[in-house]
Amino acid sequence: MSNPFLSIVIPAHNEESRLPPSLAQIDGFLQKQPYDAEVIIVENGSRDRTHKVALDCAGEYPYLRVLQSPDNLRGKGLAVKQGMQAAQGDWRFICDADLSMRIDELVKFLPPASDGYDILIASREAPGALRVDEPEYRHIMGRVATYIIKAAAIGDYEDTQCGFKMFRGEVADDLFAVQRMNGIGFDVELLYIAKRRGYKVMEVPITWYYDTYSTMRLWDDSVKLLREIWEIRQNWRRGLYG
Ligand SMILES: Nc1nc2c(ncn2[C@@H]2O[C@H](COP(=O)(O)OP(=O)(O)O)[C@@H](O)[C@H]2O)c(=O)[nH]1
Ligand SMILES: [Mg+2]
Repeated sequence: MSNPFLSIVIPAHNEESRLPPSLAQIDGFLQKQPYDAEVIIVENGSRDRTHKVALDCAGEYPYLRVLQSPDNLRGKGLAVKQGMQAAQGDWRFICDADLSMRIDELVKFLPPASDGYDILIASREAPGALRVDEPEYRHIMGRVATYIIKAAAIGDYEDTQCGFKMFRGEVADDLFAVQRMNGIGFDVELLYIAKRRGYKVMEVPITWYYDTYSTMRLWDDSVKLLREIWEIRQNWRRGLYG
């Protein structure tokens, strides 16, 4: 079989309840598209039945594969790397399991909208973006993270942390071969390397629906983000990104 046009990679951690409705919405969308697609769920570290639920869904949707990290180590960055390296699509999309961006907005990340770009990142801050039901304190936390990222790592974007990002296939092959951050810093790491490689990145404004359930821990993850940014800079200086 030839490569699919689109790969959707979903990192999943304790997602037994959000995964099935999200997969049903993705299926509804894909049924209406003229191209072939694959969906890859990468589960790790879950304490619930996410893996079993994902395997059951794979029985229902023939284009769905389920991967698990070795030793069931935790980490979104680890999961995304594994999924992106297994993916075969001409275009490869990272997609949070909660679908806090409606899946029909995916067309804004594909040709013809993506013509001339290598990476398209969903943005909750770009002109035209909309945030639905987000409490003010969460928005402020997000802005603080952005200022930290701008000051310490990469100044070009208003929102590097949104969980929806599209990569041209060859660009994904190049970037995920050197991506090292297992945790929350992986988005910053990818954009940091992409900038130094001269890839063209577009920020795509989306409508984002706040979901009260979150696998992220605001304080712990902010500290981790800072630590990982420091590591990214060290890695760059040591020439670890090729
Ligand atoms: N495989 C894997 N996925 C993770 C991990 N941490 C978060 N995720 C996934 O990353 C996505 C974003 O998490 P979410 O809780 O929606 O974060 P928020 O929207 O930033 O509050 C979801 O699909 C999670 O299941 C992890 O350690 N491993
Ligand atoms: Mg979310």
